Amino acid sequence: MWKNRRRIVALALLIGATIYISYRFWDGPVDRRHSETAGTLRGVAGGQEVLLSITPWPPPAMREVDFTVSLPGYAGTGSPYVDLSMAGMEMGRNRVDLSRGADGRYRGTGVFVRCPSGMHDWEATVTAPGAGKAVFRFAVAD
Ligand SMILES: [Cu+2]
Repeated sequence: MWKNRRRIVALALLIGATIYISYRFWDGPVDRRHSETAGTLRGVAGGQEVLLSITPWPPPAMREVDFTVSLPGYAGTGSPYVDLSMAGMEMGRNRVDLSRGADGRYRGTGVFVRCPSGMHDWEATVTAPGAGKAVFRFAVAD
């Protein structure tokens, strides 16, 4: 009886860990092949929905990349901006300033520098003034 219960608990932990890991490293509904089409990532800053599109996708290092941010129903006055960083690594300030287009989307260009460590895992933090921050994690192509 007890042995069985322990087995069930172990199985539940294993399933939980698998779900957690898949969720943590999920890049959003994106195509993994390199393309000139945008990868659109969805996140939330405070209660604000944040859509971040990066073109090309996946973004190459050391090349100009287009960033488009959509904030449906955004009530804030300030333009959002994107900070590019790597988890647990000091890569220097790398901010992408965005400006509002006629269609209400915010656009800007930025460059992912090549990491000396050879890692490709980057974070894009979108700050929507008055709402909060949304962090997106993804891999930069070589
Ligand atoms: Cu790095």
